[in-house]
Amino acid sequence: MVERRVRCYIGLGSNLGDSRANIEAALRHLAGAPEISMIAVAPFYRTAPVGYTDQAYFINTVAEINTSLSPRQLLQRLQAIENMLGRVRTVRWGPRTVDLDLLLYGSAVIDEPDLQVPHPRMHRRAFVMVPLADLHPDLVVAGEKASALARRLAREQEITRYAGA
Ligand code: A4P
Ligand code: MG
Repeated sequence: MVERRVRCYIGLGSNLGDSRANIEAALRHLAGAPEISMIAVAPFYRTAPVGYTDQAYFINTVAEINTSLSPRQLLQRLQAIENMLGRVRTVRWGPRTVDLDLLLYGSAVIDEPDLQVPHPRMHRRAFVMVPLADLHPDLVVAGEKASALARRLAREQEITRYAGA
């Protein structure tokens, strides 16, 4: 039987500890899972915090994967990676060192209390759309091309290519 794999996009962000190392470790865990093949990783970006702004700048990127996991299994895998890396550096109940969001799962639309896909806030965030547009400028998100969304959001939200520590 041929195993069916679905193309997915994962958003990664960190603003605690060694953010670059945290994201690289999360990418290694993703790529190391037998049910996941890593297709591409976007460049890393340094981004101003969105939402709760009284916190440090983030490093963000987006990974493109193929997976045989269901959306819920994939979400559990992302949360397991968050927990694994979070435990290394943070105090109990402290902020997480890395956040992994399931942005897109093929063309699936899921609206459940603990899982919404496409990620409901992705099209409003430069830290998601800019790296996503690097990988796939023609991808349509919320009815608009990723490249157009990224250009507009990058004018409103601070985002620069990460140039090392
Ligand atoms: N959940 C539902 N749908 C999804 C999905 N598609 N992917 C649920 C991942 N999780 C999903 O997430 C809370 C709950 O969302 C989970 O239990 C899951 O069942 P969380 O990761 O525990 O908490 P969070 O990430 O702090 O909350 P939330 O609401 O997901 O926040 P966001 O939207 O992820 O934003 N600014 C910059 N510059 N860069 C950032 O990376 N990130 C955030 C977090 C805010 N500002 C930022 C950044
Ligand atoms: Mg999240």
